[in-house]
Amino acid sequence: MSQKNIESHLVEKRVFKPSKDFSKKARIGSLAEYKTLWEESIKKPDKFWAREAAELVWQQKWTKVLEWKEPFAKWFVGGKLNVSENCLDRHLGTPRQNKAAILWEGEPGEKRALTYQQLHREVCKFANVLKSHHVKKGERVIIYMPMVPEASIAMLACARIGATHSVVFGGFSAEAIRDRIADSQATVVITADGGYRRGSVVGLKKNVDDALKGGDPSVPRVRSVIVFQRTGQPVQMEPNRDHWWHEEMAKADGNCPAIPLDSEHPLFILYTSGSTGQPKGILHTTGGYLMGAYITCKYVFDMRDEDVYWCTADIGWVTGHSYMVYGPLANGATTLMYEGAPNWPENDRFWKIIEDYRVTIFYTAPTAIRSFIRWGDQWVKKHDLSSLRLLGSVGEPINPEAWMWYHHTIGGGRCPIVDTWWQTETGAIMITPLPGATPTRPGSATLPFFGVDAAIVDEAGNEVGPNVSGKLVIRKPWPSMLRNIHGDRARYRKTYWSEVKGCYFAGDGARRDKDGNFWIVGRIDDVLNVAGHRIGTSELEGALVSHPVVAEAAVVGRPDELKGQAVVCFVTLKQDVTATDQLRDDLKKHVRHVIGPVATPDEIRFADALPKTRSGKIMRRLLKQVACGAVVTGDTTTLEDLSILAKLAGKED
Ligand code: 7RM
Repeated sequence: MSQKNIESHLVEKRVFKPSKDFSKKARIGSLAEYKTLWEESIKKPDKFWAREAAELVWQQKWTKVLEWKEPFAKWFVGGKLNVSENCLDRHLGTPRQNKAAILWEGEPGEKRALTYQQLHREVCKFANVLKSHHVKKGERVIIYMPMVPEASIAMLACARIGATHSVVFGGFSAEAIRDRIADSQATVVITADGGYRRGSVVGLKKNVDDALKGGDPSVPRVRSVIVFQRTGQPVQMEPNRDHWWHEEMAKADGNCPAIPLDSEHPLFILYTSGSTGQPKGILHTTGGYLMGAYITCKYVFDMRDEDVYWCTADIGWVTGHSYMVYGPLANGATTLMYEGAPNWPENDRFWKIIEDYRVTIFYTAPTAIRSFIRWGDQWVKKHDLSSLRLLGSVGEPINPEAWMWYHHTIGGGRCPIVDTWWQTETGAIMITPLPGATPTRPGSATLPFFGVDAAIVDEAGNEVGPNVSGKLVIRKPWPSMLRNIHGDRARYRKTYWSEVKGCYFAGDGARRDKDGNFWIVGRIDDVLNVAGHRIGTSELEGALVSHPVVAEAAVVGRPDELKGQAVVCFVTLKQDVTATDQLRDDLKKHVRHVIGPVATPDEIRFADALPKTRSGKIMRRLLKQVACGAVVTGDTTTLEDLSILAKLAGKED
């Protein structure tokens, strides 16, 4: 295989410097300042992290910053602290105590605000409810909830008493819940009768019932199910096992001390799909994880007391954990939570929320941004978005077109965009601009965060030069890194620490430009090799999406006798555009023009929609199978809409 890289004609030249005004007010106000601190964080990590960790509340100070026995790390060794205390108690008795900790809006339109004082009381009460159900330190608790404040309350209550939570996304099936209960050996489930999504109710309790049915011997007996009443829909309550949240809370005391926990005490397990079918239970612990969530909110979002911060991620994903709950609350910020869909009742719901609450920081995903573009600017224009001061992107590479639209149409040209690269495994943001310091380039996550020693290496594990694609690795442990795959140290070592010697391997491919900016290409298995040339599927997708009629595109490889791999493109078109053979040819020409002849698509398939995980990632594994004409197999539990697959498979050229 030739190592020659396609020098993409997509190379993005535009650079956006932070405005003087933004830099003046930001914690890190220049690139030089960032560089000095980054150097310190790498060369003198003990000094750097000791200073930052001093901003957290410790019940007992650590004796050693890091103990590293590759691939197992312990951070802030000997320290004792409580995440719930750091998110709540520390703000009481300060001017923050009566500010909104959580602002919530339900999909049907209800509004709630919980001050830090109120949230603290709710968390203490629910921690006492857990205790009354005999939940002990270290025991696992499943949280399967809609996007309501009680989901955050349940997480913080677990943290308060040292129970390890495992949040299961509300869109997952009964089967997925059962697998996660079995793997985590959870004994208590917290759920709700249902939740609202796009105007209809989703039966969460029913799924829990199904998950616990059937007496599967691999499922340990779940002792208690606590049910929050959200929709009022009828549910079956199993005597002795099932209890209403509100009835339990009515009996609960409002005092509950936050117990001291070891820095390395397990805070949560979050399941994530790997390249193989079986989801992995990613384990995060107390001190290091909190440090990561806290410090990234402080510097990347430059969070302030006046901010109204909105992360649109669901609580069932790591982004919801770190950037809707733990990070913002540890910073004493106001975090907004919205229960429902962005297009309910109409396509402008998000913009209406930003206007209504005067949101200042908005963090969302490229897939959402591309939907907004498709729906049209008229929905945005109806609203005053002048409160916004900072925008964020996460989840996949953001194509320059979407970046520019986000910048102009949502940010009014005045808001820095932080394109944040990280993973469930990393716990917190790893590669990102700092909004007052880093010049941004549409499509680049730019530079490593403090303490992150990121590099691009080749097959042999050697660092490559500028503009050469390779594997993205992290060469040093960082505080919020995963500690293990729950119950499987061998798999942890094999998956993350054996691909490249001495390094954490992220599974992503990337390149760095001559200024050191990282350009994430996507998962390594999404990089095609066409006639000996490496082509990132995201490069091809970027090319397709840069055509005015294309809404969204996903590109996969199909085995090809001549070229090794052939390029198969799945394309959705903007509204009112008709799919024709002429258009198919035009798109092929367009890609050829943008990237080069070697990247000419072999096949273009028009589709009504692309198969996505519930967190919005295009499922290329499935598309590959569709492209090859194979029967789709493997884990499809995260698929948003199975009917899409059927349509794609039936759609031959
Ligand atoms: C936070 C999250 C992780 C994978 C990761 C990448 C992709 C995430 C970006 C990105 C390019 C980004 N956790 N990814 N953020 N790719 N630019 N800013 O998404 O565990 O669910 O997914 O997502 O491939 O490996 S995750």
